[in-house]
Amino acid sequence: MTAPNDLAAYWMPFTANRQFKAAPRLFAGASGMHYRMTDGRQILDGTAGLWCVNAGHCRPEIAAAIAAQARELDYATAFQMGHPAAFTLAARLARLAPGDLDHVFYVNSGSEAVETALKIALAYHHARGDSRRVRLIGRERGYHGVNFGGMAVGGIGNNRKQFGPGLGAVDHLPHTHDLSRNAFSRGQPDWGAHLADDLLRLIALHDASTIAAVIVEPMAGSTGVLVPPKGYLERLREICDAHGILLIFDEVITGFGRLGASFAAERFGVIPDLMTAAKGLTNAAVPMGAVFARAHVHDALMTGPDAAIELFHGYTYSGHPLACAAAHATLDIYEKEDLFARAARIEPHFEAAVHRLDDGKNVVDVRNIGIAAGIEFAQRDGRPGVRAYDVFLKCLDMGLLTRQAGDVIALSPPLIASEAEIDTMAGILAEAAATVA
Ligand code: PXG
Repeated sequence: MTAPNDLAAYWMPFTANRQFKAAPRLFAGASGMHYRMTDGRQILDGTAGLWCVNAGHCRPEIAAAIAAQARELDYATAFQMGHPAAFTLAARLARLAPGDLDHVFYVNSGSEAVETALKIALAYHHARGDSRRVRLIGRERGYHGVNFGGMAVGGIGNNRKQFGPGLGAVDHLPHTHDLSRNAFSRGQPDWGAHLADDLLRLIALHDASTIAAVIVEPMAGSTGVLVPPKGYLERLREICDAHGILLIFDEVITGFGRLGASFAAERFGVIPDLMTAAKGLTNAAVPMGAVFARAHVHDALMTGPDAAIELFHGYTYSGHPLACAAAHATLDIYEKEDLFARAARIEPHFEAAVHRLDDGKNVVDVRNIGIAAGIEFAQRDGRPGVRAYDVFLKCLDMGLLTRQAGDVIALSPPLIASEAEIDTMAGILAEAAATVA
């Protein structure tokens, strides 16, 4: 494919549009661990697309399943009608999810999954006659997508400041990252579990009777791989249980093997009441997200007359046949190649490789868990993100796609990455860092 010569019409998301269009970077194709740029260059994918292509690019089995489905049943309305693959997929996902996260509500993105989980939490309390519980608690540096609910519980200033007051009844826990305490940790840091106790402060302030749910990413991805301190998630679970508050894990990034287990909930042995997923669910081949609900949450809403709609919520494309086909084919690959276990097996190699950057130029932190790492750089002249952006560009020049998040370069390759490819990524990153002022 050749590059287009008019870039004006496309308003790009989360992009410096004018800077990009002055020096565009366009993908033309992809296969396995690599992208191909429009100029023909092969780029090693250090980010699994955007944390989503967990089984590698353009898997023929997924492409074939999508094509076959498009010929057989292109679309089926999901309201008061259904199609078999939506049910078989939900049953399969329920078996995969830990604990009794046994009910699956389909959406089309991570943002929609978050909105849906927040609404289910409110509807759950409403159904139990506890409709004073409307407050939603997120966390600083949390990312829960870009819609109004997710933006409100999210903790990224830039994502909020242009868009007015949004939801009123929200508050935020502090994030768990402190360079003076947990820099250069491998896996879960020892310091920081006590930060979960801040939830008690918010309960004292607002009263538990007004709080519907707490939502956190078990590992915060977008703001630069913030790994939960040992005991932190367990403590959140305990406090929520003691106060009748639902716990929501946003597993849009951590789901489907990123942490060497089906979900972070499985890895950490902490089962939330609601869990969001997207991205790796279809290996990103077709947009799809899902919310998993535990039995008690689901069952609380299955009341009233049989003919009554229990949850006034859903999307035209909920459970889209093409997405269901892609998800089935993706799960087949995950199973056949035992990819989640493979991720767990290569985690020590990945950890050792990224920590070779510990004494890299301007590096102030390297942290990792599963197949995810954040390499944080000192700010240049107090200007956030500028140096890391230069490192990102330099890596791309050298044939590696990374993701820049503020002062952090995140690495999260597909789970099929070989040890040699992981070493190449760490090597390029170190060399790029060394050449950037
Ligand atoms: N929750 C989490 C935890 C996410 O990581 C979303 C919700 C929203 O998903 P959608 O599909 O609506 O984009 C995400 C998305 C980055 C980056 O740079 C990460 C995401 C999106 C864009 C950039 O790390 N994650």
